[in-house]
Amino acid sequence: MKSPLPILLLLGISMIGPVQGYVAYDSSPVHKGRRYFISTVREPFNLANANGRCKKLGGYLVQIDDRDELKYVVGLMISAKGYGPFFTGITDEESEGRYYNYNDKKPAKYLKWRWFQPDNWYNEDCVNIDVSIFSYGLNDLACGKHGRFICEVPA
Ligand SMILES: [Ca+2]
Ligand SMILES: [Ca+2]
Repeated sequence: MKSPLPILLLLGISMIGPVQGYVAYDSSPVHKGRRYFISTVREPFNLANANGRCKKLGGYLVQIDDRDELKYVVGLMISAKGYGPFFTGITDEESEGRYYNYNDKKPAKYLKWRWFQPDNWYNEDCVNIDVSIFSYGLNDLACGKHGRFICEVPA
């Protein structure tokens, strides 16, 4: 039987982790010079607010640059406790269909969409990472939806 110690340690770390207001984060090890923080509380998503919180951690809302980064972040999401959706910093709020990273306003580099996405269903301008048993990818989602967000912090 597996020891419960690692789980207890993880719980401990997330409880004493950095807290901004009432938001706590699960943090990752350093991966390719970056660390990722996933907010632990579901709340109405707001790009400016969430990016501001990431800035307080020394980073910005996650920017998915390539396949490896997406895969890594998906792994973190799967091990994170609780429900999503998990928002990224990718958005097309300025011009429909032109996706860029909120923090630096540069075009998103790697857009691996889920099937039939993006569909801009009732005007969706934010982007979450969607994970199911067999696949994962990006989905456009209404910006004000309840969810969590992922910060990327240079280590
Ligand atoms: Ca859109
Ligand atoms: Ca969608």
